[in-house]
This record gives sequence, C-alpha cells and structure tokens, in this order.
Amino acid sequence: MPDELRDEESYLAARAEQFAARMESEGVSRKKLLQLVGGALPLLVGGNRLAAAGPAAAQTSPGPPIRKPLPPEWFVPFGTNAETRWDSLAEVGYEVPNDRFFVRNHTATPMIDPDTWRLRVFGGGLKLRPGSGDSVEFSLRDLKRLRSKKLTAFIECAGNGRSFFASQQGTPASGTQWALGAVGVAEWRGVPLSDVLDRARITKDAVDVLPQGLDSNVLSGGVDMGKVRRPLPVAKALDDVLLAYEMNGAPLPPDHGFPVRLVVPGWVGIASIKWLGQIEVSTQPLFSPWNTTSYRMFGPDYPTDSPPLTNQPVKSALELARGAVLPLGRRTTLTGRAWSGSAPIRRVEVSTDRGATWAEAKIYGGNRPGAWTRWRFKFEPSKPGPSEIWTRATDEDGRTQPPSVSFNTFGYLYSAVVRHPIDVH
Ligand SMILES: Nc1nc2c(c(=O)[nH]1)N[C@H]1C(S)=C(S)[C@@H](COP(=O)(O)O)O[C@H]1N2
Ligand SMILES: [Mo]
Repeated sequence: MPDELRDEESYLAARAEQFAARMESEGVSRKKLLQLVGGALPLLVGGNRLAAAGPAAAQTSPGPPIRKPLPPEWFVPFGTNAETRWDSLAEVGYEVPNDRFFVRNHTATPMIDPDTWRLRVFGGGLKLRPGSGDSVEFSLRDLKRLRSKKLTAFIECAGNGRSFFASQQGTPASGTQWALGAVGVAEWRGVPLSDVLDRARITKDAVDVLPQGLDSNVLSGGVDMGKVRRPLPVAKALDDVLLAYEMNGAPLPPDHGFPVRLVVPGWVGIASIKWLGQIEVSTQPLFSPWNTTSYRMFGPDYPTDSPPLTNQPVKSALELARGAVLPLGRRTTLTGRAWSGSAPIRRVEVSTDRGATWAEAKIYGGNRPGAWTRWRFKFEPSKPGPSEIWTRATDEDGRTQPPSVSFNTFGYLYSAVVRHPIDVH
C-alpha cells in the first residue's frame, strides 16, 4: 500500500478514536454516538473501531487500494486507480468484463460484509411513519426482494482523456493522467432508486438526494473532506438511476462497489457512488466537495459559478494500442467504440491524414443512450513511418467532437478529437 494511504488510515483512526474517547468521558457510549451522529459526522465513520460498531461495517483494514488483479496487458495502473487498455477491448463484446473494467477509487476498496450491510435513507424530504424512527433501512435481502431491473450503461470518469490537455493542447490539467480508458459499459442489475425512495416515502418537497459511500474519508491537502458523496437532483434520482447489486450477471465485485452502488446513466462517474451506505433526502439544495470545489468547470473560459457536471459529452476511441504498428500496403480493419452521455451515436468518422479528409466508419451492434456503440473501418496504410488516426463521433442530438476544447483546471470532459499515433511498416 502507498505510504499516503497508510498515513491516511492511521490519521483517521486516531482522530476517530480521540473523538470517541472524549465523548465517552462525557457519558456517551460508542453505540449511542454512532446513532446520534449517523452519517452527519463523516470523520467518525472513517475510524476503524467506530466503523466496526456500526450496522454496516466497512473494513478499511490493510489491503491494496484495488483488490482485483491488474495484469499489465489489461490495465495501466495509477495508484488507487487503474485504466483499462483500449487494445484489450478489441477481443471483447459489447460489455467490458468485470475483470477488465477500470477502477477509480478516491481512497481504497473497502471490504463490506453483505449480511450486516444496511442502506439507511433519512432526511427532511421523507414522510416517515410515526414511531418508525428517523430513517428507513434496507438490507441487501430487502433490496433483492424488490422488482429488479437491468440497465446497460457506461461508467466514465469525468477526467477520462485528461492527459490530452497536456499532450494535444500543451496545457496540463491536474489529476490522474488518463488516456481514454477510464470508461466501461456493463449490464447492471438492481432496483430503481425511485422505487426505494418511494418506499422510504419521499415527499413532493424533496429537491436533492445525497448518496454516500462507505469507503474511508478522503483527505485532500490535509483537509478531511469526509466520505465520498455527491448530491443528485431529485429529477434525475427518480428518472433512471439504479441501485445496482449485479454487474454483468455477477455480484458487484469489491472494487466496483460491493454490495450496492449507484449507476447514474450518462452522468460523470462520480455520481455513481460505490459501496453505498446511506442516502439523505432533503427539501433544501445539498452540497459536498464533489459538487462545489470539484467536478465543476474552473478556468479562464468558464464563469466562476459554472454548474456541477452532469452528462458526459461525446467521445470515440480506437481499440488499438497507442503507437501500434500497422502493416504497410495491407488492409486492416480498425475497430473502436463511441459514446455520449445524452443520446445514441449517429455517426463515427475516421481520418487517416491528420484531419484533411474524413470517411465514415460502419456502426454495428447496440447503440443506446448512456452506453456506447461499436464501429469498424477498413484502412490500407500506403505510406511507411509514423502517422496518426483521428476519430470523431457525432450523437443524435448533433453533438460532435471539436478539434480542441477550452482548458479547465481539473481536466474534465475532454471531448476533442484524439490523435492516435500509429507506425506503418
Ligand atoms: N464511494 C465511492 N464512490 C465512487 C468513487 C469513490 O472513490 N468512492 N469514485 C467515483 C468515481 S470518480 C468514478 S469515475 C466511479 C468509478 O467507478 P468504477 O471504479 O466502478 O469504474 O466511481 C465513483 N464512485
Ligand atoms: Mo471519476
């Protein structure tokens, strides 16, 4: 485990211990303390011993930040994150298999006991039955008893493609230097969030919900940001959001949110909270670092009050290693995928002469909004040496990939045409 992480854990554990000890000296038992603060004092729940006293114990004990194997032919590792290599998708079908799916962890994958796990729904936007306490709890069995739904959707990090701000536009953006592999499509199965909120008796006055993960608190520059959580407007929450407990027909793997995660179709990945522990339902707008100081556009070309990010823009990628060697004078079939957070894909174009001319690729297979479509393109390289392949997708709403995009500090939503280097000989 990297030292930063170990430090983070011991720091959190120490802080939580200190706090619990102080409260105990004031006559508040640990159990009572946890009931009192619930999720409102996120610092506490990050501490190992306190968390263990809670109903949904998340073991943040020593372990690698990512649990699944990360073979180099499938992944590019980035500390607590791992990018899927696009060339490894050439061999696979519409969905990305769970063992190849990219991972984006703010801290580390927690190991959660599904038998003691509970989803706690609470807040002023619920009309709780008299005498039933201040929240509604669902066990995994409760959720599995509800009508389940399948949803094929991508999860894509807002920062997917960030490295191209540096390599194509000369303005490096801070954050994980992903190429295009921080995206994957899976078939999710679970319960519509709207059904769960209905059962929790959400009221017409509710405006925001705040799903929160059970992973360790996030420390940023020495500041404790609490648990990963990001408000979601009720309109989206009641529309097409899924509480997923299955991914491609298997229980969610630990790295992807076991036992239950949110899947928020079309939106930036941060909305799809993993290791879901609680959801606050509020009649007031809610805020967290993930919709205020990050996951919004900052930079010279953006207003200071630009809104929290929602839908992903349109993108395309080749199922080919960067710098791949293509045989001279021999016909090759280039394959790839294209996606948009808002609409199906209308067209994919390919340029093999650095944008001078474009030709249309053949789209095949599924093509749904919030997922992707696959495409192929026949190409016979006729000039030896280094070259580039450019791809450009357009969605049914007419959104397309521009030659460049305005810089933003955190390098979100890089949707410009990506220049894919090849070598012909
Ligand atoms: N609890 C929790 N949820 C989370 C995160 C996290 O660190 N903790 N990362 C988010 C981000 S930034 C992304 S891009 C997606 C990644 O999902 P994946 O790891 O299953 O690919 O999960 C989101 N949900
Ligand atoms: Mo992300």
